[in-house]
Amino acid sequence: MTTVVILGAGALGSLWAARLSRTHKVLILDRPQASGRDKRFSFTLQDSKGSLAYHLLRIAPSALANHSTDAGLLLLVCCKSYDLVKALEGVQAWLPEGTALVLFQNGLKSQHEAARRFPHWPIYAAVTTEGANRTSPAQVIHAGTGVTWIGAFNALASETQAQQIAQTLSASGLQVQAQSDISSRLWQKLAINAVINPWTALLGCRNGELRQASRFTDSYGALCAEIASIMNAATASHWTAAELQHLVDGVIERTALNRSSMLQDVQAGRQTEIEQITGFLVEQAERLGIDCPRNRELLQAVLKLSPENHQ
Ligand code: KPL
Repeated sequence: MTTVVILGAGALGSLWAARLSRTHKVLILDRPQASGRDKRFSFTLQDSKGSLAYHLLRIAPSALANHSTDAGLLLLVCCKSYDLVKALEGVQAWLPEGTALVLFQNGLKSQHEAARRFPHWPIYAAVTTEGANRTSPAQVIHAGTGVTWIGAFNALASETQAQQIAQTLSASGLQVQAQSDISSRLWQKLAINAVINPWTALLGCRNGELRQASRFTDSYGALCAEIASIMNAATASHWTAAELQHLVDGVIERTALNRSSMLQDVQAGRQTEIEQITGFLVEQAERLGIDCPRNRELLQAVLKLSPENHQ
């Protein structure tokens, strides 16, 4: 049976680890510089059915070879998007050839960088609407159930293996589907995040409160128009601004009480993913010769909230 390895055991990584440990061997990867000794990774997962404690094995990347089986390893990469390339560099010396990687990052920039830097691994991208957050280092809340789509992202990845991975991940009890065109899902998620995340971070409000914020509502339509034209030019799709706005309206409605991941990052004094989300859109717009003043403004405004710009 495939051994599932988690790189980046934050809220989402811990959710997958906990749910898959019921049926699979699950390993949590420690930092590359960690000692070779195996450790425990303990946390409590709380969901609508109650709370359960998990005690999983945490190993140094250098110990991966000791845990490899004939069925191979599946690496779920759940770190923040800006840490992705560095995190993969830290494990590449020990990750067996042919190991499938599943990338769970927000935005689209880091996945493209990973695909360029690591062409020797089959790379899959995941888009998930599962909601998980961490209230303390050892307490994870599964706040909302959703769907996870998995699709091939580089030349070594295949639809057949995407289906096998989706089947493996379904053992978690979470809803997982293979997706033949993962790029369009990634772009839709990117577009949603490019509207909700910067604005909630700037206004310091929950997703649903955007609807009452005139600074947001005054520019909402124009922002959707910019994003739709970038997305259409980059992916040969045909979104109208109104269709995109309708999609985002639905997410705002369903996640009204959420604090977006970007707002949480700003409030916790952490780096945000603005460069991987809006920054990626602005780069694409430049490449395609599309004017995007609203996205540029949002990028600059959120960059100013970053911890390194505070002093
Ligand atoms: O993905 C999200 C995020 O916060 O990053 C949304 C969809 C905006 C939900 O909060």
